[in-house]
Amino acid sequence: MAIPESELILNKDGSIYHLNLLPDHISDTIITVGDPDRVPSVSQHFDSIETVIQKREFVTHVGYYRGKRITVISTGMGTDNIDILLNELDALVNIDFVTREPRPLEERIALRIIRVGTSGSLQADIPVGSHLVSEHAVGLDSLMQFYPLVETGLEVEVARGIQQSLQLDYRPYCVRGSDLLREQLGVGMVTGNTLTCPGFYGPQGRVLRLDLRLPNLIEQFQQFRHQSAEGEFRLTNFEMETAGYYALGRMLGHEVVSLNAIVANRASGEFATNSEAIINDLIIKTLDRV
Ligand code: R1P
Ligand code: URA
Repeated sequence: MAIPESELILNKDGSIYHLNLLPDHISDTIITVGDPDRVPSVSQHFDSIETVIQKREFVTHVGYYRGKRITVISTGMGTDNIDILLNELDALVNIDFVTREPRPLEERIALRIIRVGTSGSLQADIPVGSHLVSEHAVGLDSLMQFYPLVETGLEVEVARGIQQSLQLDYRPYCVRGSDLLREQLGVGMVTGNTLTCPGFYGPQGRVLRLDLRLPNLIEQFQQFRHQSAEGEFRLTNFEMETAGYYALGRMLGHEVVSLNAIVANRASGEFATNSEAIINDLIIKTLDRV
Protein backbone atom coordinates (compact mmCIF):
# COMPACT_ATOMS: atom_id res chain seq x y z
CA MET A 1 0.00 0.00 0.00
CA ALA A 2 1.25 3.44 -0.92
CA ILE A 3 2.26 5.56 2.07
CA PRO A 4 0.03 8.69 2.11
CA GLU A 5 1.43 12.12 1.21
CA SER A 6 0.87 13.33 4.79
CA GLU A 7 3.19 10.60 6.15
CA LEU A 8 5.95 10.23 3.59
CA ILE A 9 6.28 13.94 2.88
CA LEU A 10 8.25 14.90 -0.21
CA ASN A 11 9.22 18.42 -1.25
CA LYS A 12 8.43 19.74 -4.76
CA ASP A 13 11.83 18.56 -6.04
CA GLY A 14 11.16 15.05 -4.71
CA SER A 15 13.45 15.39 -1.69
CA ILE A 16 12.47 14.18 1.78
CA TYR A 17 10.72 16.77 3.96
CA HIS A 18 13.21 17.86 6.65
CA LEU A 19 16.58 16.59 5.42
CA ASN A 20 15.87 18.01 1.94
CA LEU A 21 17.79 15.12 0.36
CA LEU A 22 17.12 12.90 -2.65
CA PRO A 23 17.89 9.17 -2.51
CA ASP A 24 21.00 9.63 -4.71
CA HIS A 25 22.45 12.21 -2.34
CA ILE A 26 23.50 9.90 0.48
CA SER A 27 26.17 7.23 0.87
CA ASP A 28 25.91 4.00 2.91
CA THR A 29 28.32 5.42 5.51
CA ILE A 30 26.97 8.46 7.33
CA ILE A 31 28.73 10.50 10.00
CA THR A 32 26.35 12.57 12.13
CA VAL A 33 27.19 15.53 14.36
CA GLY A 34 24.97 17.70 16.56
CA ASP A 35 26.38 21.11 15.69
CA PRO A 36 25.84 22.34 12.08
CA ASP A 37 29.24 24.11 12.29
CA ARG A 38 30.87 20.73 12.88
CA VAL A 39 29.87 19.53 9.37
CA PRO A 40 32.65 21.53 7.62
CA SER A 41 35.04 20.40 10.38
CA VAL A 42 34.48 16.89 9.03
CA SER A 43 34.22 17.63 5.30
CA GLN A 44 37.35 19.83 5.31
CA HIS A 45 39.25 16.52 5.40
CA PHE A 46 37.45 15.15 2.29
CA ASP A 47 39.35 14.80 -1.02
CA SER A 48 36.33 16.43 -2.68
CA ILE A 49 32.79 17.55 -1.78
CA GLU A 50 30.05 16.78 -4.32
CA THR A 51 26.92 18.00 -2.49
CA VAL A 52 26.10 20.70 0.08
CA ILE A 53 22.49 20.97 1.24
CA GLN A 54 20.90 22.67 4.24
CA LYS A 55 17.43 22.84 5.73
CA ARG A 56 16.88 23.98 9.32
CA GLU A 57 19.58 22.38 11.53
CA PHE A 58 20.18 19.57 9.03
CA VAL A 59 23.32 20.52 7.08
CA THR A 60 24.57 17.80 4.74
CA HIS A 61 27.90 17.51 2.92
CA VAL A 62 28.56 14.47 0.70
CA GLY A 63 32.03 13.78 -0.60
CA TYR A 64 34.96 11.41 -0.82
CA TYR A 65 37.53 10.62 1.86
CA ARG A 66 40.45 8.52 0.57
CA GLY A 67 38.22 7.42 -2.29
CA LYS A 68 35.28 6.37 -0.08
CA ARG A 69 31.95 8.18 -0.44
CA ILE A 70 30.89 9.62 2.90
CA THR A 71 27.95 11.73 4.02
CA VAL A 72 28.16 14.04 7.02
CA ILE A 73 24.93 15.47 8.45
CA SER A 74 24.19 17.70 11.43
CA THR A 75 21.19 16.85 13.57
CA GLY A 76 20.79 19.58 16.14
CA MET A 77 20.14 18.43 19.69
CA GLY A 78 17.82 15.85 21.22
CA THR A 79 16.18 12.53 20.35
CA ASP A 80 13.18 14.25 18.75
CA ASN A 81 15.54 15.28 15.95
CA ILE A 82 16.94 11.74 15.83
CA ASP A 83 13.40 10.48 15.18
CA ILE A 84 13.34 12.71 12.07
CA LEU A 85 16.89 11.86 11.03
CA LEU A 86 16.63 8.06 11.25
CA ASN A 87 13.14 7.82 9.71
CA GLU A 88 14.07 10.09 6.81
CA LEU A 89 17.48 8.46 6.17
CA ASP A 90 15.77 5.07 6.17
CA ALA A 91 13.07 6.32 3.81
CA LEU A 92 15.77 7.57 1.40
CA VAL A 93 17.17 4.05 0.99
CA ASN A 94 14.30 1.71 1.86
CA ILE A 95 11.18 3.34 0.42
CA ASP A 96 10.52 3.76 -3.29
CA PHE A 97 9.59 7.46 -3.65
CA VAL A 98 7.70 6.79 -6.92
CA THR A 99 5.42 3.99 -5.72
CA ARG A 100 5.60 5.23 -2.08
CA GLU A 101 6.03 1.63 -0.95
CA PRO A 102 8.73 0.10 1.27
CA ARG A 103 11.28 -1.88 -0.73
CA PRO A 104 11.02 -5.69 -0.51
CA LEU A 105 13.07 -7.25 2.32
CA GLU A 106 15.77 -8.60 -0.02
CA GLU A 107 16.43 -5.07 -1.36
CA ARG A 108 16.67 -3.35 2.03
CA ILE A 109 19.84 -1.38 2.68
CA ALA A 110 21.54 -1.28 6.08
CA LEU A 111 23.25 2.09 6.57
CA ARG A 112 26.32 2.57 8.78
CA ILE A 113 25.56 5.57 10.97
CA ILE A 114 28.29 6.99 13.19
CA ARG A 115 27.44 9.72 15.73
CA VAL A 116 30.45 11.90 16.57
CA GLY A 117 29.36 14.12 19.45
CA THR A 118 30.34 15.76 22.71
CA SER A 119 29.42 14.31 26.08
CA GLY A 120 29.88 14.72 29.82
CA SER A 121 31.61 12.04 31.89
CA LEU A 122 29.94 10.81 35.07
CA GLN A 123 32.94 8.96 36.47
CA ALA A 124 36.20 10.26 37.95
CA ASP A 125 38.24 7.66 36.02
CA ILE A 126 37.00 8.95 32.61
CA PRO A 127 38.67 12.35 32.37
CA VAL A 128 37.97 15.29 30.11
CA GLY A 129 39.77 14.65 26.82
CA SER A 130 38.77 10.95 26.66
CA HIS A 131 37.16 9.40 23.61
CA LEU A 132 34.38 6.98 24.55
CA VAL A 133 32.45 4.47 22.44
CA SER A 134 28.95 3.66 23.71
CA GLU A 135 28.25 -0.05 24.13
CA HIS A 136 24.76 0.48 25.57
CA ALA A 137 22.58 3.55 25.68
CA VAL A 138 19.90 4.20 28.28
CA GLY A 139 17.15 6.61 27.22
CA LEU A 140 15.47 8.81 29.81
CA ASP A 141 13.56 10.53 27.00
CA SER A 142 10.04 9.63 25.86
CA LEU A 143 10.73 8.56 22.25
CA MET A 144 10.29 4.84 22.91
CA GLN A 145 6.80 5.42 24.37
CA PHE A 146 5.78 5.50 20.69
CA TYR A 147 7.60 2.50 19.17
CA PRO A 148 7.52 -1.23 19.95
CA LEU A 149 11.24 -1.56 20.78
CA VAL A 150 12.22 -5.11 21.67
CA GLU A 151 14.83 -5.16 24.46
CA THR A 152 16.91 -8.11 25.67
CA GLY A 153 16.53 -9.48 29.22
CA LEU A 154 19.67 -7.62 30.34
CA GLU A 155 18.49 -4.36 28.77
CA VAL A 156 15.14 -4.59 30.58
CA GLU A 157 16.87 -5.41 33.90
CA VAL A 158 19.22 -2.41 33.58
CA ALA A 159 16.36 -0.09 32.66
CA ARG A 160 14.22 -1.34 35.58
CA GLY A 161 17.17 -0.92 37.96
CA ILE A 162 17.63 2.70 36.88
CA GLN A 163 13.91 3.35 37.20
CA GLN A 164 13.98 2.00 40.76
CA SER A 165 17.11 3.78 41.91
CA LEU A 166 15.91 7.14 40.53
CA GLN A 167 12.29 6.45 41.56
CA LEU A 168 11.11 7.45 38.10
CA ASP A 169 7.40 7.24 37.19
CA TYR A 170 8.31 5.59 33.88
CA ARG A 171 10.76 2.92 32.75
CA PRO A 172 13.72 4.18 30.71
CA TYR A 173 14.79 2.09 27.72
CA CYS A 174 18.15 0.41 27.24
CA VAL A 175 19.67 -0.63 23.90
CA ARG A 176 23.04 -2.04 22.83
CA GLY A 177 24.55 -0.47 19.73
CA SER A 178 26.34 -2.16 16.82
CA ASP A 179 29.11 -4.50 18.07
CA LEU A 180 30.58 -4.47 14.56
CA LEU A 181 31.01 -0.69 14.39
CA ARG A 182 32.10 -0.44 18.03
CA GLU A 183 34.90 -2.94 17.40
CA GLN A 184 35.94 -1.25 14.14
CA LEU A 185 35.82 2.37 15.26
CA GLY A 186 36.25 2.24 19.03
CA VAL A 187 39.74 0.69 19.17
CA GLY A 188 41.69 2.28 22.02
CA MET A 189 38.69 4.27 23.25
CA VAL A 190 36.97 3.88 26.63
CA THR A 191 33.98 1.54 26.24
CA GLY A 192 31.01 2.88 28.16
CA ASN A 193 27.28 2.96 28.73
CA THR A 194 25.73 6.26 27.79
CA LEU A 195 22.76 7.89 29.43
CA THR A 196 20.65 9.91 27.00
CA CYS A 197 18.87 12.76 28.75
CA PRO A 198 15.92 14.84 27.51
CA GLY A 199 17.72 18.08 28.36
CA PHE A 200 21.12 19.54 29.26
CA TYR A 201 20.35 21.21 32.62
CA GLY A 202 17.82 19.58 34.99
CA PRO A 203 17.91 16.15 33.28
CA GLN A 204 21.72 16.19 33.62
CA GLY A 205 21.59 17.40 37.23
CA ARG A 206 22.80 20.95 36.49
CA VAL A 207 21.56 23.59 38.89
CA LEU A 208 21.64 27.24 37.84
CA ARG A 209 18.57 28.94 39.35
CA LEU A 210 16.14 26.00 39.50
CA ASP A 211 16.19 23.30 42.15
CA LEU A 212 15.84 19.71 40.98
CA ARG A 213 13.09 17.25 41.82
CA LEU A 214 15.85 14.69 42.35
CA PRO A 215 18.61 16.58 44.23
CA ASN A 216 21.08 13.65 44.21
CA LEU A 217 20.66 12.87 40.52
CA ILE A 218 24.35 12.89 39.61
CA GLU A 219 25.29 10.67 42.59
CA GLN A 220 22.50 8.26 41.64
CA PHE A 221 23.80 8.07 38.06
CA GLN A 222 27.39 7.67 39.26
CA GLN A 223 26.62 4.97 41.80
CA PHE A 224 24.20 2.87 39.74
CA ARG A 225 25.47 -0.69 39.19
CA HIS A 226 23.88 -3.75 37.64
CA GLN A 227 25.54 -7.16 38.05
CA SER A 228 24.88 -9.88 35.49
CA ALA A 229 26.64 -12.85 33.86
CA GLU A 230 28.11 -10.30 31.41
CA GLY A 231 29.77 -8.42 34.29
CA GLU A 232 29.18 -5.11 35.98
CA PHE A 233 27.17 -2.43 34.21
CA ARG A 234 27.71 1.21 35.18
CA LEU A 235 26.73 4.47 33.53
CA THR A 236 29.78 6.29 32.21
CA ASN A 237 28.61 9.46 30.45
CA PHE A 238 25.63 11.42 29.31
CA GLU A 239 24.47 13.36 26.30
CA MET A 240 21.18 13.87 24.45
CA GLU A 241 20.84 11.56 21.39
CA THR A 242 22.53 8.13 21.58
CA ALA A 243 19.62 6.04 22.92
CA GLY A 244 17.34 7.35 20.16
CA TYR A 245 19.93 6.34 17.54
CA TYR A 246 20.43 2.87 19.00
CA ALA A 247 16.72 2.11 19.40
CA LEU A 248 15.64 3.35 15.96
CA GLY A 249 18.75 1.79 14.38
CA ARG A 250 17.81 -1.60 15.81
CA MET A 251 14.18 -1.36 14.69
CA LEU A 252 15.01 -0.13 11.17
CA GLY A 253 17.95 -2.52 10.67
CA HIS A 254 20.87 -0.06 10.49
CA GLU A 255 24.33 -0.36 12.11
CA VAL A 256 24.73 2.52 14.54
CA VAL A 257 27.51 3.58 16.89
CA SER A 258 28.00 6.64 19.10
CA LEU A 259 31.49 8.08 19.60
CA ASN A 260 31.79 10.65 22.37
CA ALA A 261 34.35 13.38 22.95
CA ILE A 262 34.33 13.91 26.73
CA VAL A 263 34.29 17.66 27.31
CA ALA A 264 32.95 17.79 30.89
CA ASN A 265 33.52 15.73 34.01
CA ARG A 266 30.78 15.83 36.63
CA ALA A 267 32.86 14.10 39.29
CA SER A 268 35.57 16.78 39.18
CA GLY A 269 33.33 19.68 38.06
CA GLU A 270 35.68 20.36 35.16
CA PHE A 271 34.82 21.59 31.63
CA ALA A 272 37.41 21.28 28.84
CA THR A 273 39.32 24.40 27.86
CA ASN A 274 40.15 22.67 24.55
CA SER A 275 36.83 21.07 23.60
CA GLU A 276 37.34 21.89 19.88
CA ALA A 277 40.64 19.97 19.86
CA ILE A 278 39.07 16.96 21.63
CA ILE A 279 36.24 16.73 19.09
CA ASN A 280 38.54 17.41 16.12
CA ASP A 281 40.84 14.56 17.21
CA LEU A 282 37.78 12.30 17.37
CA ILE A 283 36.71 13.39 13.87
CA ILE A 284 40.15 12.54 12.43
CA LYS A 285 40.23 9.19 14.27
CA THR A 286 36.76 8.36 12.93
CA LEU A 287 37.60 9.27 9.31
CA ASP A 288 40.79 7.20 9.46
CA ARG A 289 38.81 4.15 10.56
CA VAL A 290 35.66 4.27 8.37
C1 R1P B 1 24.61 19.59 24.27
O1 R1P B 1 25.59 20.55 24.43
C2 R1P B 1 24.75 18.84 22.97
O2 R1P B 1 26.07 18.25 22.91
C3 R1P B 1 25.99 16.83 22.79
C4 R1P B 1 24.62 16.52 23.35
O3 R1P B 1 24.18 15.24 22.97
C5 R1P B 1 23.77 17.66 22.87
O4 R1P B 1 23.37 17.51 21.54
O5 R1P B 1 26.17 16.33 21.50
P1 R1P B 1 26.65 17.17 20.20
O6 R1P B 1 27.98 17.77 20.54
O7 R1P B 1 26.78 16.16 19.12
O8 R1P B 1 25.59 18.18 19.88
N1 URA C 1 26.90 17.29 26.10
C1 URA C 1 25.99 16.98 27.06
O1 URA C 1 24.85 16.65 26.75
N2 URA C 1 26.37 17.04 28.34
C2 URA C 1 27.60 17.42 28.73
O2 URA C 1 27.88 17.49 29.93
C3 URA C 1 28.54 17.75 27.73
C4 URA C 1 28.16 17.66 26.41
